[in-house]
Amino acid sequence: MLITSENTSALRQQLAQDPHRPTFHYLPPANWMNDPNGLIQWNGKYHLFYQHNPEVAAHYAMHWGHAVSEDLIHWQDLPLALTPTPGGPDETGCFSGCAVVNNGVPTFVYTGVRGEQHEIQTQCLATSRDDLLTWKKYAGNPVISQVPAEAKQNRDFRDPFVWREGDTWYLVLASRVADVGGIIFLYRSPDLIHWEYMHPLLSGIEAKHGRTWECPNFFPLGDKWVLILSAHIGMKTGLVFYFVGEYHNHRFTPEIEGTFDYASLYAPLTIQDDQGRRLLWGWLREARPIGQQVRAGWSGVQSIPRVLSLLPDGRLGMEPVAELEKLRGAHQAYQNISLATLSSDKPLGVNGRALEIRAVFDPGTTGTCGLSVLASPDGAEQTRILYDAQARQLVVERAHSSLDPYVEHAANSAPHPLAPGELLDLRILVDGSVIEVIANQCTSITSRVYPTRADSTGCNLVAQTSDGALRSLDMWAMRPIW
Ligand code: DQQ
Repeated sequence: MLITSENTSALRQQLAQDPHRPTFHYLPPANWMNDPNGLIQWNGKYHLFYQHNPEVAAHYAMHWGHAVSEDLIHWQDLPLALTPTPGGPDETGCFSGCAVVNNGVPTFVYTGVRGEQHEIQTQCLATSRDDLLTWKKYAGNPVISQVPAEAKQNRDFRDPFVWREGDTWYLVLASRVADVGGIIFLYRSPDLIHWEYMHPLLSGIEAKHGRTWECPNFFPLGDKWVLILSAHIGMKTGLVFYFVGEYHNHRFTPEIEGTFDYASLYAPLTIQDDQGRRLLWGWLREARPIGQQVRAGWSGVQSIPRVLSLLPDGRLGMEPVAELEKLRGAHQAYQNISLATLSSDKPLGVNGRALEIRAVFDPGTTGTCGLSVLASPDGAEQTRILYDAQARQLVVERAHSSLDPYVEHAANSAPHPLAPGELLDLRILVDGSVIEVIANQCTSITSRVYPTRADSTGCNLVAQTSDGALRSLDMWAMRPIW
């Protein structure tokens, strides 16, 4: 059903009956959402724009949805910010982009697409003069339309990310070199209107970093610069990679690279807020067939914003914003449980579909330890979050997440080597069909699961180990945000 200002809260209430629908993550009142766009803190408030189809839960005719928050946790829905203009450079979609303030004027820099297959991709501007409520497209759009020759293709060319150095604006765009792999192009401009192509900031090869790159972010963090990009693996949205390195004379030299998330988090966008924090939102893709998404009437969730940092070893660190703690309700804590004596799963005291869990394990040297969530009492449905001490791997096991055979059941796993004696520190957010797992601030697995049973709400300590131990575990029931 089409979302209007009159039916927003009725739609939210109606869909709130769906147990797969998150209750403390942001998602629109109904229908489709994907990438976060145009993040900006304006007059102290956080504005989240997002790729949105307001008519149906499918990726088609992309608009920009809009929500505002004072605390990064509670959101108010606002009217659509961008709608495709018939006959314009964005006639079949307003694709992803960012927001900057240019001489005091909030300005979107985004990709307009034309053609049935979005095959003509150009870069456009829109400005707001009423506190971000309505947006006027620049009459001279597009401001960048020529794909640099080295791409050897002219279809994939999108998702501008803009920053300022001195008096000059800089912009990165994601693209692909035909038959080679992804590429990020660097531009500069005195006024956001006239852009000069400079050179590639980074390029990749398909076997290592995917076929097409999308949604670049490039920003300073500590004494380094970080490039985050999203990569198509084959023809599908795939993984998010990051590169940390040096940036001098407008050339980037990566020194360390990593995978930002090993499952559903895609197309993230970052901003620096008034407190100086680098915040990241990511689209949490669904892991069920599109027909089910359309029937559910909603698709796509935003991650809880994460604060980025540089870890002592140079890798990218992340943790959910501290503001999330205000949603914590009923609490249970455990300490120092030897897991060698655990003969069966140990039920934990706080159950439900909306939980925050912080668990610190000494994983020992062999076997596995972790938790099950969204578990039915007989274990027929459950999702296990396990660390394998020997394989040094973190796994979200989905084989039994759902009795529905049509949703994804493959495990999501990530290498997670710990130094000798280092503890496993897990941050877990469970919310309907979302499970966000961050281990030791650096390994992220954001999974989607769809339990079918009303009693799949249990949470257990699970282990098969001769020398592992639970050091501490805190769990909270999380209050809904609507
Ligand atoms: N989604 C947008 C594109 C972007 C892709 C279109 C990534 O701009 O490249 O909805 O999910």
